[in-house]
Amino acid sequence: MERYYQPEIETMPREELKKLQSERLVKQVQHVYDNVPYYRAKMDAKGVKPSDIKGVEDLHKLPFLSKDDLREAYPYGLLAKPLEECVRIQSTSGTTGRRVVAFYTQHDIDLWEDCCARAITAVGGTKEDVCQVCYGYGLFTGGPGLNGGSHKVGCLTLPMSSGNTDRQLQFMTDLKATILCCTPSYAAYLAESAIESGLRKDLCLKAGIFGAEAWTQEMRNDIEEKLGIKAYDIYGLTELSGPGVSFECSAQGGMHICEDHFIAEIIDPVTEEVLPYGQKGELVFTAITKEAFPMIRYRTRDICVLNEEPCSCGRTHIRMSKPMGRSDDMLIIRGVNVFPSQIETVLLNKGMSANYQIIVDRENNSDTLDVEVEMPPELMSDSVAVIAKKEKEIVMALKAMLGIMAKVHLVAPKSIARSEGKAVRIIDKRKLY
Ligand code: DLL
Repeated sequence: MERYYQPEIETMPREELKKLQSERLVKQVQHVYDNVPYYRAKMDAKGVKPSDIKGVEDLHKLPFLSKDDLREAYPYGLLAKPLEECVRIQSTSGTTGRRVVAFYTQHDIDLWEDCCARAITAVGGTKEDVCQVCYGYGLFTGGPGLNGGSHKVGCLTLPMSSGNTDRQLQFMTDLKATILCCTPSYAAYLAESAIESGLRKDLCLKAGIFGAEAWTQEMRNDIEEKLGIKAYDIYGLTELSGPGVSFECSAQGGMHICEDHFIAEIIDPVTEEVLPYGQKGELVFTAITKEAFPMIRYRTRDICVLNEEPCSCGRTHIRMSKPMGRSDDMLIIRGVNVFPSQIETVLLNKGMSANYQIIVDRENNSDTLDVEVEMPPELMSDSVAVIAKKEKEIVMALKAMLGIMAKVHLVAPKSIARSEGKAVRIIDKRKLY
């Protein structure tokens, strides 16, 4: 039987949910207009007043917020509550540009942890479970968010943070962890290490909650098989609180968005036109309950599709697809749009590991694409000719998928640096931006 953490909200009839969203949106817009001069100026410039927003149907009238706005307003420019009412900051991993710092009141943290508790309950978590959290703790939202959700569900929580794989496996087996929370790339590495160390047979895991980076269906199958679990996706971003903005249920067919807290829209990233459900575009969120750092029409840059079909789990909140790329990290190679997830799909379909790197460079004004991937250990003992044949096979499969030629290099197992957080998979040496 499907379990819910907040059944009355998670299964609320859509008409009622829409009414709730409208009421919250109207209040939120007034709150932001009154307390955030930066956003008030944007509304004034667009000629929109809070009184113009009467419900969800008026959302499109409001101006967008982007990461550039967050950088410009850094650190306090988008704060909507006095600092003395804030109790926490979290921050993005910030590999490019200036970090984003998000602020939370105690109420904000409470609602965020509720969303994570919904996600844990949706994978079957109860107070009988032992939940091992190996997302990073600290500024990154992964550890603190799932930790808080796990407490709310009443699981015995193992606040491991990331890294120290031997210790992770020791706690996982000694304390009989049943739910694993980490990035999918770290889950794949933990699975590999458990098999190698002979500890796989001692694991009691039943479910994994993996997110924070893109992963494919092939990678899901691989992790599920190696760990003997069900692997569920979870999505979120620091600007909106962290993990738990959306999460998968038993149906594993898209992530339910916590629509009582976040209104989702899909837009064309170039024209900014709002697209109907079912069309692929950039995901935009409006946070309608956040007090300290309320994002209105925040452009996530994540490309995905929204699905309002009813779900077999009984939740009424709409589902989003896995992000299919980012409107800003899609690679354009020799004029062709390439999503790294397409390359991953080919590699895993060809029996390679999920440890790979995509290196894009430019020689004589022409783009080069090199894919380095770790071969499975059994291939290592094969002759150079056999390995070369495999490389050629992958080159052809990539050509069929992407329409362009890539150079493929099979490298020894464990030769690509491992990450304890998000894997570094794309190295774009062209520096086009
Ligand atoms: O990654 C929050 C998080 C922590 C989500 C733990 C899930 C689990 P940021 O560091 O701000 O926050 O990065 C947000 O990561 O815009 C997406 O591009 C990407 N992302 C997050 N979840 C997924 C996912 C956290 N399930 C950015 N699939 C987002 C694909 C994801 N990409």
